[in-house]
Amino acid sequence: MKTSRATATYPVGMRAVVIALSVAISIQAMLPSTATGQEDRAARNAAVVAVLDTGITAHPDLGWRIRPNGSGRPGGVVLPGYDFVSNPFSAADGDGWDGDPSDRGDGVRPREAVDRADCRSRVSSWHGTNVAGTIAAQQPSARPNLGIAPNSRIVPVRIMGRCGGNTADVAAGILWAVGEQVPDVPLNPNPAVIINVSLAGPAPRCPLSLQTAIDTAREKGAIVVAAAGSSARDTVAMTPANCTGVVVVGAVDEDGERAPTSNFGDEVTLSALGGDMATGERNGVFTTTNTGRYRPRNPAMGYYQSSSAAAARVSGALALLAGQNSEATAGQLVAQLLANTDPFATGQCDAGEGNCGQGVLNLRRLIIST
Ligand SMILES: [Ca+2]
Ligand SMILES: [Ca+2]
Repeated sequence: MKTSRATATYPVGMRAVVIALSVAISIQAMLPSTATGQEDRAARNAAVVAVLDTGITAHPDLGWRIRPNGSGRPGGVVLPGYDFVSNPFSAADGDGWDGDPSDRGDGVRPREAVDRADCRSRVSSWHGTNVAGTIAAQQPSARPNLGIAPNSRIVPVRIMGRCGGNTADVAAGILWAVGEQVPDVPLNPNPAVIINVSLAGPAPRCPLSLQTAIDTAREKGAIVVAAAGSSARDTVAMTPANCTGVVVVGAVDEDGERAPTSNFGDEVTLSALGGDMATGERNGVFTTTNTGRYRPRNPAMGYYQSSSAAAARVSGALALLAGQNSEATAGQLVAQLLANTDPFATGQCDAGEGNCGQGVLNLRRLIIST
């Protein structure tokens, strides 16, 4: 089994770069599909979650498919999305923005990295497929609770690719996700109530375009969930964690202590289990992924870890709550989320080193309570 992790950082400028946090590790053979009847199940009260990430790959437990001509097709729990990766190299699909959010791989071959100061060679993460699986994957017979909110629906919004992404694309993606008109882009027919942004990049303050998009999302009643980041740094200088009005999620290990790589700081709202594969790959979070090294190949199951996984858990929990009560306001849902946290054993996540929010998500209790 191959184990690797990518937490490279990129310079922040006019088009500040943000990065995905961790790669899928230890791919397993694909389990049998049990996708029958997904389409009819739970159309009622399905909470829509926008996953702003690397896009989505074909997977029977999610429903996204690839047509013979190579384009993506929604299905199962995955609704139509959009691809906001403006840089053609980053996008690896031959152009800039387009209507197909299929993940073409964020892996960079060694020869491609030679002349690039902005990124290093790495294999593809399939990060968007990992996150979508944690929130909504179907797999009723093999693993009943693989996706936390299997009745929710995913809108894949692609904003990350090879060598990362930029905040202008992320801001456009957030606006589109909540149903705002973005120039030259068709309206999102399924506005999201939860926006999962499992990424973080260094920035001394929240870029204005990003804050404006987040403010608009909140005005429309959506909840923006962001990862604290996985570079063991203070969130005061990580974005979108340092934006106002965001639910920021840190990662803890099985013992409820801050995962060594998780960022920390006063911006963190709460922590959730993010897995700790240093103590064994099976201590990661099991989810949907792909076997491709650089380009997508076959659907698979695998483990990942980090505050990305922790944020996905929180988005899944919020989707579950939203699905139970479609009348609840964003504030009520977040209050309900925070009511299902346990305090850190020592009062803080790592005994005074840093702040990891008001407690650790108790997912089991939250699920029982819904
Ligand atoms: Ca494109
Ligand atoms: Ca595309």
